[in-house]
Amino acid sequence: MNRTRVGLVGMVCVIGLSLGSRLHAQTRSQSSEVTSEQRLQWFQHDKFGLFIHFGPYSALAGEWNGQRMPMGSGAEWIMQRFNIPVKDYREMARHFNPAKFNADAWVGLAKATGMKYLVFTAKHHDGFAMYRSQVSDYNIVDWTPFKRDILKELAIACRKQGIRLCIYYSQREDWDDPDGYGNNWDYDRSKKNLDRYLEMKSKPQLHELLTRYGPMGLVWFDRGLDTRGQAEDFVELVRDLQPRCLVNGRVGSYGQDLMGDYQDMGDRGMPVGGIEEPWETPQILNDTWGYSKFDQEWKPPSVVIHLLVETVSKGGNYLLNVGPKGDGTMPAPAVAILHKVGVWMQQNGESIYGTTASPLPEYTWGRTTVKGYKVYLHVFNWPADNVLRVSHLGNNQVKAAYLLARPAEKLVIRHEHGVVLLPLPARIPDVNDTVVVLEMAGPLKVDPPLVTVGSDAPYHLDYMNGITAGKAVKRFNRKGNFFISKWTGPDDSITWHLFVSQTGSYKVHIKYAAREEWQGSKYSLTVGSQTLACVVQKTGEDFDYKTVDLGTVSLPHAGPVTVRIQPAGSYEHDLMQFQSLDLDPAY
Ligand code: H79
Repeated sequence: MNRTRVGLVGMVCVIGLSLGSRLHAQTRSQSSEVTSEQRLQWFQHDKFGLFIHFGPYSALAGEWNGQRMPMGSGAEWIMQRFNIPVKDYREMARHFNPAKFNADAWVGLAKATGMKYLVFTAKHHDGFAMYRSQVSDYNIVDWTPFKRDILKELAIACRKQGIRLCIYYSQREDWDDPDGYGNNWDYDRSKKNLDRYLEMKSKPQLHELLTRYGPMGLVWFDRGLDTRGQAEDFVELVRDLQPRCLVNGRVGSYGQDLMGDYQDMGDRGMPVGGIEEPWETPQILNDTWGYSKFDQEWKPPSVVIHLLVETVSKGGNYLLNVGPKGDGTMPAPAVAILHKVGVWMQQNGESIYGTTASPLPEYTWGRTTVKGYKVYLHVFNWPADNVLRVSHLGNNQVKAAYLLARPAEKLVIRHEHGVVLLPLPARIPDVNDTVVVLEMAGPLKVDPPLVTVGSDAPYHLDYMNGITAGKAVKRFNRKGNFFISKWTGPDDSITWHLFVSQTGSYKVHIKYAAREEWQGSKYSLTVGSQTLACVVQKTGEDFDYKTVDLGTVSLPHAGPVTVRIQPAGSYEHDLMQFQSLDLDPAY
């Protein structure tokens, strides 16, 4: 087989160093000067990015020897789906010639859509590098008649147009390399040596990518690594080379606690809400990441705008993918849709950029975003009687209300049974999403949820109805689901407000995961005036949740009662990965 891998002497040095001194990373690397919070500033402000999946698979467009990729499966997976032999895929890639590629057109599309960052597949699972690589000649410059460095041209266009360049790099999966993960049709699984792959190809290519193309906004890893140590090496490599560059959570394995600067939902995943860490959802404009000529399931602009607003209302970033065609051009329907989204962003970008998660609930008419003293009401469904009803505003004082597009025309504000009523124009100003601005007298304060149940139902307390304090945060992981962790001392806690309708005894069960080394840590459970002293038991690895019996408490009075869990000592580690607390009637 025709393969070239050039071990870089300097590179080996960097890796040797990082392997040897992982524990001293904080003192040694420049990264100690830049905090995760600082790195995240642009990301949390910008909210909206363009994901581009482009590689030799784009030219196959979802078809191999007359066989079609089934709908709903990413066309970039075609090599794996049909077990295409490496030599045949390589031969196909020999002819990859996206002659109409124009970096300014791609970057211009992102810009016109109101997107602020662009994530480009420098190498996807097929192992083909979309830039000039000295690590392997299996790359766009050395392997194809095209011979141009796409990433370099994108970097120049991004700098010119003010879009932040980012790379996607599949760090473990590589169907071309005998040691890479995933190709078990050409290569013997038992002979694979993943560490050799990481040292010989994955890290050296990452080194090239982070030293030759100027500042990168983030590295978007995918699928994770096998061990925590491997993932830590990758994080550290990025930190060493570009301390300001973000690392997404998929650097580490799905089954382990989160790593990197922010977390990605599962592909196309949308959380119910509540996440208290920076996060992003990777979404697609049709039904595939890499281009497929069979896929015409384009989302209309209204759906794109609603998904963007939904994501931003929950505090997340929306990374929207388009797969360019094999000739290097963007599919025409994608361009038309994104331009419409861009028109909306031109008028309403203020309600997206720099906003934070909204404490208000989801409404039948739409969603809300918040920035300073302003609340943006995104009206997706125009009320039939032209009156917008905004509940849950409590004692917050609304000083003025107006359409974002017409700030001079103030709306009349009425109050009825604690609900704010806003008469709207009869003609819908924007069928995609009309934004109404509420100017508040101060920061929005919304009452925490009250957990109420019927006469004999158990109370299920979890991240959705709990209130975190201190370092305790609500998080998401693909294996671990929604959970609360990062709490290490008595200032960190989770509180629930219950409304008791049935007095009596309740059995208490807690569900959590704890590593062996967390065993024996003490915490307290307070239910009204009773406090139970509890001890963490080991459950297994990260996210090996188990349910533990904590005994019985009594709820002697009907009405409100507070339930709280907090660490009873200060620890160098997480108390536990908390999932839920159940109070079951014991009668
Ligand atoms: O790059 C895109 C995907 O190719 C990548 N992540 C996004 C951003 C991805 N890697 N792994 N996965 C997604 C999950 C794997 C799903 C699979 Fe399948 C199920 C692989 C084989 C069965 C999807 C469905 C692909 C082929 C059929």
